Amino acid sequence: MYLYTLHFCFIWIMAKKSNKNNRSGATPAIEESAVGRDGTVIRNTGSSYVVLTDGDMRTIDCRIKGNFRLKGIRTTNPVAVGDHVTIMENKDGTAYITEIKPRKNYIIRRASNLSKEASILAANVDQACLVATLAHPSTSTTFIDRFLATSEAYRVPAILVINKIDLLSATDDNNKGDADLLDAVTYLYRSIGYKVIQVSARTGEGLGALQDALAGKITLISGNSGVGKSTLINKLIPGLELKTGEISDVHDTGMHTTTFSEMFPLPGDAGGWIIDTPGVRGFGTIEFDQYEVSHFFPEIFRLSSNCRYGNCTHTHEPACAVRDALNDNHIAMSRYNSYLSILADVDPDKYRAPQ
Ligand SMILES: Nc1nc2c(ncn2[C@@H]2O[C@H](COP(=O)(O)OP(=O)(O)OP(=O)(O)O)[C@@H](O)[C@H]2O)c(=O)[nH]1
Ligand SMILES: [Mg+2]
Ligand SMILES: [Zn+2]
Repeated sequence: MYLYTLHFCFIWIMAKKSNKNNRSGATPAIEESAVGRDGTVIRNTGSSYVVLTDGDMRTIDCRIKGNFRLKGIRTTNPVAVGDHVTIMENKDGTAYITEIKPRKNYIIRRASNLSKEASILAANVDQACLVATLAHPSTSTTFIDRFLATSEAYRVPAILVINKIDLLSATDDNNKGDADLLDAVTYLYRSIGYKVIQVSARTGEGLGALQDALAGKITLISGNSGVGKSTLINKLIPGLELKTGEISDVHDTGMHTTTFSEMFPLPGDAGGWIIDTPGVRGFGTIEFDQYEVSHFFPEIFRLSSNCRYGNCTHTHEPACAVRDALNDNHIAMSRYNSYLSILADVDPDKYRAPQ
């Protein structure tokens, strides 16, 4: 009996303590009179979210209440731009996201290959557009391939936009200009089956093709810092005036000007939305299984049915159709190296890209 009393006292003290915590303001309060409504997250600043409500189209600053973590993945942002949510709005204007509706899709990246922390770039998108540049700054093919493979993994159609084509000269001292590189990169990705759009946000060249590709769709825009994501969006949406930044003279890279993700409606009858995001350095993959990685490289996957072994990893196995195609130059070495680099993410000791 004595033990029971002691136990009861303990529970009572704990309950008091948590009540006190609630009153201290540490945990947000939703009043009984709070009104529930549905909407879409259109801005994510890290600590708060802006939700555009369905119907009356109001923008409401919200915090989150509840545990929205994805199973088994530690994410820096449990709620992402594009999420359909339910919010509770108090009389005093404070509001909380209390529920995320089931996601059609999402794209997650790890900050780097070693980092355990991941972030959800966006949710419920129709397509993902990678803005890359061949100069000032120059996007690596590994970065491009990691982005494309991630999009394949999450079944989000990807578009490759090559910006700043105005900076590419037809010839250089060796009579081989950047323009050749542009042709080669464009040819490579088109031959795999990707849509490639060459643009210059500065001169406006190619913007029409980009507009056509975006019309009526919800598009996530990603890429390294300084490739011109925000500049392109400013061109697509007159009057928007997003902040843009200079390219560092020392490092020839961007200055991480955009610091949070935001979704903007596109002009025109077709509608559509575009999501600007902060520039990223790396594209670490997550949740990939070693036998699955080749599924995310369409040209490798197409050939793998000709490999002798059904579970061929295309690294050391005999009679590997993928490595044969590599030797015959039917698969690009850059793509194969990117494939190996993702395998190395999955099992760092086992796979190493040839130097
Ligand atoms: N020459 C040239 N410069 C461009 C072009 N597009 C953008 N820039 C310049 O590139 C710089 C970076 O542009 P931003 O739009 O800030 O790049 P961002 O990708 O949004 O960068 P973060 O927000 O840091 O991720 C700016 O100085 C732009 O004026 C282009 O087509 N040609
Ligand atoms: Mg930007
Ligand atoms: Zn193989």
